[in-house]
Amino acid sequence: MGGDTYNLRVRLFSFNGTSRYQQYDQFRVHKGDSELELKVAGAGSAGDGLKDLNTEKFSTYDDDNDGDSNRHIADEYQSGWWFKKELGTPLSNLNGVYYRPEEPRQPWHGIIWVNDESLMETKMKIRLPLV
Ligand SMILES: [Ca+2]
Repeated sequence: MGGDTYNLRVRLFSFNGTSRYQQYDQFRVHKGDSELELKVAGAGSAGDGLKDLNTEKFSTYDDDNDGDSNRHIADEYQSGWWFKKELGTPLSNLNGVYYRPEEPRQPWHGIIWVNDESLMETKMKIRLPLV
């Protein structure tokens, strides 16, 4: 997705059987200097798990782009995602570790969206905007 702007819908499924979604009119992952920079704008009902990550660069276990020289947040949370050092914990982390509800986990570890609930399933759907 070389810099095109997409619509994005994120659906979040909890273990209690409920689901929520968040929708973005603009979702763009800009590949500059080989780093994947997030550009989003939108709204929804699930809480915004991406907006405050605008302009952050994607981090993985072997590519630390969180801007914090003292931490490696992607490694701490065993994920590849956009992380912002000022937030301390992940604002969202849809590539986090899958935990069943009965399994012990550290706070903010797991598949996270805005709050500290590790989710059962998530979907990110993108499409080109309708004209
Ligand atoms: Ca770092």
